[in-house]
Amino acid sequence: MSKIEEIHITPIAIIDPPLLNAAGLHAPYALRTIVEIVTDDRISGISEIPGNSDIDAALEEARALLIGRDPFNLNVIRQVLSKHFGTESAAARGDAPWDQRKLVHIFSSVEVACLDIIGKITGRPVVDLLGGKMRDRVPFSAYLFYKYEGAGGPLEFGTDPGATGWAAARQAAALDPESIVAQAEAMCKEFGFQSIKLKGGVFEPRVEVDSMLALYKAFGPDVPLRVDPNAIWEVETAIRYGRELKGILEYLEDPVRGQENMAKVRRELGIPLATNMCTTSFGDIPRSIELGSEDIILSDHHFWGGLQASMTLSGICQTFGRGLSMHSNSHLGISLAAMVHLGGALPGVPYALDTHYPWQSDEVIVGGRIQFEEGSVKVPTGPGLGVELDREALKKLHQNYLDCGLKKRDDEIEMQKKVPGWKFKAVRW
Ligand code: GKR
Ligand code: MG
Repeated sequence: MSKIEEIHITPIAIIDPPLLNAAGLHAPYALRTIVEIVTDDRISGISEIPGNSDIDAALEEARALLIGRDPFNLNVIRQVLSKHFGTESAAARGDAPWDQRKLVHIFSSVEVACLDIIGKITGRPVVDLLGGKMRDRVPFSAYLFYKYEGAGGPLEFGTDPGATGWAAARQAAALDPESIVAQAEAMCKEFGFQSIKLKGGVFEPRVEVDSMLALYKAFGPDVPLRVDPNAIWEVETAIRYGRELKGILEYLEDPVRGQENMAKVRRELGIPLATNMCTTSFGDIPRSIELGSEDIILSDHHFWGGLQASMTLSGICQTFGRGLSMHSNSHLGISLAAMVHLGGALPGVPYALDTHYPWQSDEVIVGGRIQFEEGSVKVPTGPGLGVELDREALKKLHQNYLDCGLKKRDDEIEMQKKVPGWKFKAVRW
């Protein structure tokens, strides 16, 4: 029987352009942590989670609890970790668009790396370990952002004049409806996406609703549209502007904060609502069902506690008539591969999944960037996740982490570099 012998935790920093959201601005580098678990018979499994020095420290603490354990016994692994770290409140998620909990991210990083190991030992892809493949390709959505001009990374707000196609479009400013349509055209041309999401919560709702109307005009009724103000609207604002969007949206993502407010807006508007902010853990489900706070839960294996937990969530969604789609943050190919295995195993995929991947240019896997065909990614067929760590790239990206000095994501501080004194408000309009 294989036993866990080594755990390597490597924080990395990847180039990220100056994208805007309700909480401020993306830093020139997004942080990720790469986890590698090695067994005593030298089988290695990998995973990727959002980078945060507190989560990295907790992972270091978890190492001693995991060494010597059977990577197949994920039930025991979960129990040991829960016992040590205790329960984590829903409030630990924080008010920002992204999830700041520790334990769920530890679970997911350990689980995905162990599933990679199990897949390699059994010679089966992770999708088979999640119950089996339901489709060969998993569709993703374009994910648009308002942004300042800039390439991110060492160029920060500067641009690379030699870039062409999407590489150039990714650096252009997008601060109004016309430039959002241009961004959508460039992204869809490059990746073949057939549905579009706009990250909102940046400008007053009038501008964002006009951006959606402009996208509808440019792409027509056959391209499903979504907008995500990250819970920064008041209930009245969501109802007023939501009415203008009725009929053109596939779903409205987190227009308002909290399950109660989401339920009010949902009753009033009759547009499908989705969330990655108000129903984000199993403990939130009973109240969500009682109130009717959303139609679609956006799973994210990184903060739902792993791929198996996301399959459990999918069963709960089926039982209670909820749809399931997927949320993402800035990420590389190990996360994308895990998302694709999950998307490949879900009983149904009625919605194209979110991904930030087009905004990234770095990679940490052998063979470089994963290819999209007509907006979809092929479910890897090799054993485990089907992707391997590029150790040279890992070294370089870890050096970026050491050089950039960032330790956790703080979009408010980044925004203050552009707009001195700018403050994040949980509800703004
Ligand atoms: O990367 O700025 C961003 C997004 O706002 C991200 O942090 C969110 O978690 O994509 C996310 C969302 O759908 O809320
Ligand atoms: Mg969202």
